[in-house]
Parts: sequence; C-alpha cells; structure tokens
Amino acid sequence: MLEKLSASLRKGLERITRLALVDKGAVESLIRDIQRSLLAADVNVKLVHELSDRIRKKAFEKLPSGLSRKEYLIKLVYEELTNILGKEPAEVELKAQKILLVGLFGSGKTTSTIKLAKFYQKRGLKPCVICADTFRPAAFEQLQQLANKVGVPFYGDKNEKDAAAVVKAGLETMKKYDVIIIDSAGRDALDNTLVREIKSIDKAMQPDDTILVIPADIGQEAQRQAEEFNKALGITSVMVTKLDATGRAGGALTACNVTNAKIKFITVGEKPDDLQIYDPKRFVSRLIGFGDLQSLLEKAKEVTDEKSAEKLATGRFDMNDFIAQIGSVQKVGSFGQIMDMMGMSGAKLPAGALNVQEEKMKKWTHIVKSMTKKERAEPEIITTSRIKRIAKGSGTTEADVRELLKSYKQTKKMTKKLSPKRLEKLAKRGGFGALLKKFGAG
Ligand SMILES: Nc1nc2c(ncn2[C@@H]2O[C@H](COP(=O)(O)OP(=O)(O)OP(=O)(O)O)[C@@H](O)[C@H]2O)c(=O)[nH]1
Ligand SMILES: [Mg+2]
Repeated sequence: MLEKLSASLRKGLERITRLALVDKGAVESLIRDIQRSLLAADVNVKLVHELSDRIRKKAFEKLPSGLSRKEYLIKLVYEELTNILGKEPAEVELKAQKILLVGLFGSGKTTSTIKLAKFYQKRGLKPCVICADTFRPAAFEQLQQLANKVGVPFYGDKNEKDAAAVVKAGLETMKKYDVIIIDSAGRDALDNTLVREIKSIDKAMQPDDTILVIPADIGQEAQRQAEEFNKALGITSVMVTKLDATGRAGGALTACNVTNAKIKFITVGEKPDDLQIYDPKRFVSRLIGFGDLQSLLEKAKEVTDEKSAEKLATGRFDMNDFIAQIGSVQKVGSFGQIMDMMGMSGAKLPAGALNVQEEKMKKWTHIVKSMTKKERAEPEIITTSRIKRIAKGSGTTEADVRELLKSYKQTKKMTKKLSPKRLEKLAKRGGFGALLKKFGAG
C-alpha cells in the first residue's frame, strides 16, 4: 500500500523539520530513512543509491537566498523524489482521439477502458469503447456490462475471431464518437501471437495513443515489461494500475521512466472513477503528506530558528534567542513540550489549562518586547525598579516578569553544567524545548 511508503518517507522528513541544526550526521540519517522507505517499496537499488548520492552531494551546496539549510534540504529531497518518479507530467489532451490499451493478462485493461471513457465523458467529450479482445470468451460481456453501467456506447462482435476485423467494423459503426477507446486481449507474456495480434489492431485503427497497462504489483519488473512492449510495439504512454493494492507501487512508478513513454494515468481502485492523471510533483507532495512543497517549507521554517539553536549549543544565548526558541516550539503546537518546560506533565493538567500555558507564552513575548536591547542581551542587569517598569510596559505583573527571568536563568545555568557535546546534541534535537524538558525547568 502507498500509505506505507508515505508514512515512512514522512517520518524521515519530519525528523528533519524537528532538528534545530542540520549537519552531516542529520543528512546521512535522512538518506538512510529515505533508502529504507524506497527499498521497501521495491524501488531499484541502483536508483536508490544514485538518488542518495545526489542528495549527499547537494546537501551542503550554497543556499539559495531566503532558504535555511533545513528548508533547502527538504526541497532537495522533494525534487529528487520527483525526479525519479518522472519529473514532468505527460500531456493529457482533451480532443478527439483513438486510444489503444495493451498489456498482459489481468493488468487492468478492460476496467481501465471504462475508467478512461468516464474520464473523457466527464470532461465533455463523447467517448465510446470497442472490445477487441476476441481471445478470452467472457471479455465481450465484461466490457459490455461495464459500459452499460456508466452509460458509454459499446461495440463488439461475439462471432468474429479476428480482432483487426472487429476494430475495422467498430470504427465504422462508432464514427460519430470522438474519443474511441479500444480494449485488447492479454496473454501470460508478450509472445509472438500477442505481438502479431496487436500489430494487426494497430494497423487497422492507427491509434493516436497506445497505452501500456501495467499493474503496480509487479514492482520494478515494470521496467522490463515496458521495454519489451516498447521495442515490439512502440507504446506512447503508460498507465499504472492497482496502486491502492500493493506495497510495490514505488518500484513500478520509478521503473516505468526508462522508456520514452511516460506514465499518463494511474488507477487507485476498482470503481470507474478511480483513475487519475499522473503528475509526479503532485504525487510526491501527497506521498510525503504535505499539501504541497510550500507548506512543507513553512513547516520547516516554523520550527526552531537555526541561529539561536546554534547559540544554545555553545551556551551563549540571550533573551531574544530564548523567546525565539520557545516561540518556535509553541508554533508547532507541541503543547506537551511547553508543558514540560513549565514543569508540568500533561496528565496533571485539567482541560482548558492549555490556554493558560499559551497565555503565558504571550505574556513572556510581551515582556521581552518591553525590555531594552541591552536588557535582552544581558537580563542579569535588570533591577527591581526595572522589573516594575517592564511589567507595566508589557501589561503583565511583576511576578510574571520574575518568572520569566528565573526560567531564563535556570536554563543558562543548565547549559553551563553540560559538556559542549551534550549541549550540541540537545540543541540539534529540539532546541530549548528539549533542554528544558530534560531538566524540568519552570
Ligand atoms: N484494487 C484495484 N483493482 C483493480 C484496479 N484496476 C483493475 N483492478 C482489478 O484487476 C482485475 C483485472 O482487471 P481487468 O480490467 O479485467 O484486467 P485485464 O487486463 O482486462 O485482464 P484480461 O482481459 O484478462 O487480460 C479486476 O478484478 C479489476 O477490478 C485498481 O486500480 N485497483
Ligand atoms: Mg480484459
């Protein structure tokens, strides 16, 4: 199932968004996460290694302006995934055309014929379907019944064994329809009889588009199939079916990109509406579970600002960094972390208490804004009379100001006690939030 690939890719990326510092180690572990996800989805090993190398090579390139290292890295992963999944989408033209579906036994040709007809019908065209499968006895009835169900005109001839003859008669009968979709017979393998048969259909109809139908459950084996069909018959597009029913879809989708024929459609279920245009970018966006790249980047931006996390790692931070870090944790909505920062565990809090914590964050932000630049850099210099003034200026109480100062002081003290290595580690994990959590400061 795609959900599995999706969940594991997402986990790796989300781990990156939570990091405050992105270093070589972080990139390597992200690459390992991605490798694991892709290999489990049957993506070709060589392809996975190439992708890893590209990410590794580009990870520390000069940053494009306006992007942080973390955002850049997420964008890089997104682009590299899109790259192996086909880059640009194939063009789907909404015009009169003749389409031939080919593929092995059970790949999904007949059901896809109906799905395609429905697709064009919904977009205002007049499609019809023709059964050119004279090999399997029940093929005629199957397509006829499905066509009736969705209200698409059908042509077939139960008594004619020559597929090309059926096609010729069918095209003549169905002249007034603009999108003509022809379903052909499958075989166990692409043998000579199948090649000959499809070639004769091809000659009789001269399709605008010959779509190879490949079931996703064959995984990376799709490459060989696509190459074989392409060599023997010259396919112009690919449709990958049954994406909903297998864990190997990643392999099938990436493998199809070796031929010039692009994946044009995918099917994600058995119903007539379960057909989609294949767009690698949108596919990757959905796969990694973020609406689009933009929201992914925003998410990366929200979490801990890298500079202040870096300062935390060296123990040299001021009130601005302190608030920036707390603010970023708050934005992500990690209430548990905030509550831990306040020295409370979630279990002890009554409902509604979350708002109180949020209130406190707001207060703290106001308090810091009421400090002078110098005070923010060196809160130690704040005197009792200044506490009074700051409380007044920020619309809070003296107790609020004292609480913030105490929290800051404690954090500072803790950072001094820790070895630089441990500090760095903590900073990387989640900045101040993690640090405060660890020591239960409040
Ligand atoms: N879950 C799922 N099942 C699908 C999908 N597409 C096709 N199927 C099922 O796969 C089976 C075979 O589909 P057909 O359309 O009959 O395949 P075919 O290529 O015409 O088969 P032959 O004519 O025997 O070569 C049917 O049970 C379909 O319902 C899909 O996207 N998802
Ligand atoms: Mg069929």
